[in-house]
Amino acid sequence: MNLDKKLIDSLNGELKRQQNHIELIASENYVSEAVLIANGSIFTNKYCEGYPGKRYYGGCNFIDEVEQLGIETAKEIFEAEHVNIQPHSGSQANAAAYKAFLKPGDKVLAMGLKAGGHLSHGFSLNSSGEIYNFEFYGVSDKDYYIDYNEIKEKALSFMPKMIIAGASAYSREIDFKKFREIADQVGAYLMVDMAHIAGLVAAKEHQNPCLVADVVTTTTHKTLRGARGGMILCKKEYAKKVDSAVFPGIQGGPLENLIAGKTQALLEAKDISFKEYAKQVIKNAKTLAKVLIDNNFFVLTNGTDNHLINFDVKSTFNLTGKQAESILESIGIICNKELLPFDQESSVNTSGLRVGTAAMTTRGFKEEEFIKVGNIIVKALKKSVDIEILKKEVNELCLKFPIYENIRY
Ligand code: DSN
Repeated sequence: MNLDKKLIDSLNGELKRQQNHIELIASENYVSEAVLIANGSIFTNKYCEGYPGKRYYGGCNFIDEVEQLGIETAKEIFEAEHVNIQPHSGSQANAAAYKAFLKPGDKVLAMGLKAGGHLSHGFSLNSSGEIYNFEFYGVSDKDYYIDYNEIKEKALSFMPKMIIAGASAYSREIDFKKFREIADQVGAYLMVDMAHIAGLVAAKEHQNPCLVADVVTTTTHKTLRGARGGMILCKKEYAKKVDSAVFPGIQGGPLENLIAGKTQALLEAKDISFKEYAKQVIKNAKTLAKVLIDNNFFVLTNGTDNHLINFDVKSTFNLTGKQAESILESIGIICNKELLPFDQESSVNTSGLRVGTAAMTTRGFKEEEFIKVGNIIVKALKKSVDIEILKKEVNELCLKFPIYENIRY
């Protein structure tokens, strides 16, 4: 049977959308065509509960080869003693890590959602917040950096069983060694969620949390540029409890087609071109931040060390994040509204925007293009130039850096 006509229309619509827009969502990327092939591959058909060599179904020899290759490659790249590549997502990876190390009601110290943390780090409406007893640290109200003294004080008074480092919207390098010291002082496990920065860690452009944390969780599709999904990396001594927490703890059959897509991406991350990409991601983010700052935008922490930038549109333009996001979308720039630390707006409206440079770096953008992107954002939010002119500028940039030219549906 052929692809359904309605599906073909949607696939072509999405293909064109991705080709014709400037993608600045900090958690998105353009995977290679090889990753797309693996994602949609024959492995889709296979059930294989269990782990390589220990499955609950027959016929798993090729599945085992791929999953083991993914595990070994991740171990090598991240210098990890043990890897579980089966979590279906970052949130699943986090849920499994909690289950491996904690009992319901145990105390956990994590970054608050507004400060830049993640829903699955104890938000009250997330199962993590319902099952465990979370307390939160934030960022400094002076410079918006993580305040390690605040974390230490909170840890000493709260005495958590686990401390979580890692964020969804924090633009500065995180000092995992400092987190380790604090965790050791209170006898807590250290968990790092490196989802956003995994690609930078893989390229050795960020401190590697696997060297100091008890357990590290990640997604595989952000800066790492692989199939959508999660992964857990840990010390050997925790291998058994982490594996049991993933399966049968919170998941049944793994999605081996996506594991093949993760494996392909991990192999790509070993190539020298990935290192160059990661370096360029950071250079591009610094360039974009500078353009915004030079134009009097209120950029949190006054810059960035990684792939993302958070900025306040409420104080600068009296726009909500939602309005600013929609203005940029109307000219072909895709990003997302973001709650800022100490935000007075609701999570539906927000005061900020978060932008990231990974996806457009994959398309080949360098500093020159990011200066243009920055200036387009400035003109759009200042409403100083006609929207049609800005749309044309976005379109020209997209045409100059094509993507997925061989894909047809
Ligand atoms: N935290 C989301 C993001 O960074 O876009 C993903 O879960």
